[in-house]
Amino acid sequence: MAVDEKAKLAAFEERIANGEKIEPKDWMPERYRKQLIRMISQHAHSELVGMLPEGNWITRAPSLRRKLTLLAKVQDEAGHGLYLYCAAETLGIDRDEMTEQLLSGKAKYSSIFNYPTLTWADIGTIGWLVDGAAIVNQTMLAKCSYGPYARANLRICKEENFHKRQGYEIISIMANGTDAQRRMVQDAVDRWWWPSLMMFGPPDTNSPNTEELMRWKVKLKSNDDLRQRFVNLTVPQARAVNVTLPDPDLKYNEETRNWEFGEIDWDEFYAVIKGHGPMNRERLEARRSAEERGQWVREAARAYAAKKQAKEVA
Ligand code: FAQ
Repeated sequence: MAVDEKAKLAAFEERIANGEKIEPKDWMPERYRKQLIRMISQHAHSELVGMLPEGNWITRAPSLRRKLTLLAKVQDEAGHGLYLYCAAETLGIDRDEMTEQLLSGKAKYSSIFNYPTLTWADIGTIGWLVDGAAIVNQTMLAKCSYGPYARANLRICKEENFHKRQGYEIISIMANGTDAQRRMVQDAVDRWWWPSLMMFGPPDTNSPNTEELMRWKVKLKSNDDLRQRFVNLTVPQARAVNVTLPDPDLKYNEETRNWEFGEIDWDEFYAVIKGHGPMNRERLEARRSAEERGQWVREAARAYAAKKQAKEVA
């Protein structure tokens, strides 16, 4: 590395160590830029793909109030995708390229959205567990070293809190409802619990990006630490509504003050992120089709902008 580069890197790392935010026009190592583009674009794709499992239930919500709430939640996820694509664009990539990377399979999106939503209880469970896990992860990212990503996460977390509450409300009402509703809730939690734990990523011992991202304060906590925090927060919530988490090994450790949990099926996790989950094909197909069907809208918007600009110049 040239002497000049070394000095820039040292100054950059010192700013991070001092808790300063890095902004788009500041000097940054190429690796920092690449890592952030990877992470932010995958996060943005997750928000958009994440609209699909819940969108599937908008027409079948059990009441007008539930329909409005779900509609608002799904729209919020689209908004989160937009904040995040904009944050990634500040690093010098454009949205078309990110979309191309998603559709070609080069960029990932969260494993959790490759599972189907079979009953209305799944919608409550996603709000409670999936948004709950996202909040634990993103509250930390809201303090990360890259300004635009930190600020996007701050806004996202505020909205995710509302999502989590509406989900937990659905679960608590159904868990106190008829036998059939209670069975429906338990079945949904049985299916979503382990995939929710997988959202935090592979174990620290097998997480190639964590060390570098923590050094640059993009990640402030490791995958395992956040997963443990989520379990600690969620066990009492499950107990409060008499729902059983599907893990016979869950037990409280008085010394560490953690809820210890059983072995996660990492083979399943890796199969899902390689494209072999129950819904991977449908999810990408839906995004591909949306991209094609939206083509005329993008063309019309571009033509309108060009015409407007030509008029202004004239
Ligand atoms: N799914 O070295 P690490 C939401 C990949 S938003 C798929 O540990 P890293 C809101 C990882 O990319 C949910 N792939 O990686 C909502 C890497 O592959 P690569 C999304 C995963 O980056 C709620 C490889 O494994 N949130 O839910 C997953 O240090 C309800 C090695 O892993 C974010 O994206 C996974 N679960 O840590 C919407 C938050 N885990 O890229 C609708 C931002 C790992 O080298 C409804 N991202 N991989 O090919 C992060 O916090 C981090 O990127 C992690 C992974 C923690 C996901």
